[in-house]
Formats: sequence, C-alpha cells, structure tokens
Amino acid sequence: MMTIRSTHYAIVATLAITGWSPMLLHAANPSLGGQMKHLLITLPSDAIQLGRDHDGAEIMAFADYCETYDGNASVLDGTAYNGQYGWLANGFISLPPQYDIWIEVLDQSDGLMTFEQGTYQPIFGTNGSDTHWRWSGVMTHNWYAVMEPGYYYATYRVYVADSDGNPVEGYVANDITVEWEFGSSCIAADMDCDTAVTLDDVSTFVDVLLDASGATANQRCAADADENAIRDSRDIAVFISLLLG
Ligand SMILES: [Ca+2]
Ligand SMILES: [Ca+2]
Repeated sequence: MMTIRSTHYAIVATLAITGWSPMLLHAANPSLGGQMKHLLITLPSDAIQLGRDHDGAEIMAFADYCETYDGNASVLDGTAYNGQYGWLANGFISLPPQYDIWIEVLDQSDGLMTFEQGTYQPIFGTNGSDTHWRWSGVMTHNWYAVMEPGYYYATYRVYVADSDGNPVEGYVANDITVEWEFGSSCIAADMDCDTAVTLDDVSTFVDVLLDASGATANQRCAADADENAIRDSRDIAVFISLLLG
C-alpha cells in the first residue's frame, strides 16, 4: 500500500514541475445552454401576472464550456453559466408611459452572478450592483453564472415602478423563483477539458484541491471527483480510480 502511494506522489511532483495548460477554445458568443425557457409577464389591469412556457419543476444546468468570449462577454470566461431563462411579454401590458416594469431580486443563492443580456453589465446585486433592474419590455435572456458546483436559486419580484425603480401605489407585484444546478455538466476529474482523464490532469487536480482560488468553474467542478459538491480528500481516491480507468 505504501509503495502505491509513493508512486502517485512521485507522479504528482513531476507534473507539478512541468505545469499544465487547459484546453481553452475561443467562441464569439456564449451558448444559452439549451432551449429557451420564458418567464412570462402580463399586466391586464393593475396586477402583474406571471407564467412560464415550461414546467416550473425543471432546473437549468450551468456549464463551463472551457471557452473564451469576445468583448464584454468575456465576463463569462472561466464561469459555469446558463442563459435559458428569459423575461418575455405574454399579452396585454397596460402601463402609463411614465412607468416601467422593474424586477427586484428578493433572495438568491450565495455565489450566483447575473449579467445583463447584450451589455454583460452585472445586475441583481452582482459585484455590488443594484438589486433592482428595469425590464425593457422585450425578450431578455440575462446570463446567470457561478463558480462552484451545487444547487442555486433566485426569487424575483416583478412590479410596476417609476423611473427610479420605486414601486407605484395601486399596482400589485408578483414573485417567481427559478433554479439551476452545476455539477452534471462537467466530466469528473477531467481538469483540462479535453474530455479524457489522463496524467495531464493530475497536477491541476492537486492544485485545485489545495487552493481553488484562480481555478475555473470547470476545474472546481472536475476536482469534485465524487460529485458531492464538496472538494476534500475523499475526491483523491475517486480521482485515482478514474485516472486508472
Ligand atoms: Ca483531461
Ligand atoms: Ca467531493
């Protein structure tokens, strides 16, 4: 048993010196991650009505495609993200011209980041941004992104507001919760995103297990080799078993 362990440590030490390079592909635009899932907004009289064009029990999957993106979309580089959820008008919206429909994030998982469609500006509290966001009235698929494996949710309030985002009396708001998970989209123990688990993955695995700061979302996910959303010594045995095939 000691001999086997020594062999593995020797391999780790050698690869740590030679270094590694992840397989990062360039893509012009991020991927939504699947079929569009709309959060439908109507305002037939004085109460916001919300609906969905999908099963509300569905949970969207975050994925890190190991890609880099052009321009402002580069905020998604190294993250696991999803853009399937979109705000969409679904019929009559009766609104005086001085008012708009705004959306406030009431509650959300730690680590959930949101970037506005088109501008890629942080919204909904991301990086200290306003927790209130003005919906333009057209279909908008904001980008949701995370770094760590796990389950995520966000609860939003949709309401009628003045130009500063303050609620207007006489209108009834409505709330909706959406959910994601990050874990199943990454390949356990494939640290460099080449879809295989080889000796090239060993040094990064050890680095990320010791200190994940600076690691990509894919690396954080892949290092959780036993897929329990915790990186610890138990992942080492699983990593080695996947490496040995
Ligand atoms: Ca690999
Ligand atoms: Ca684990």
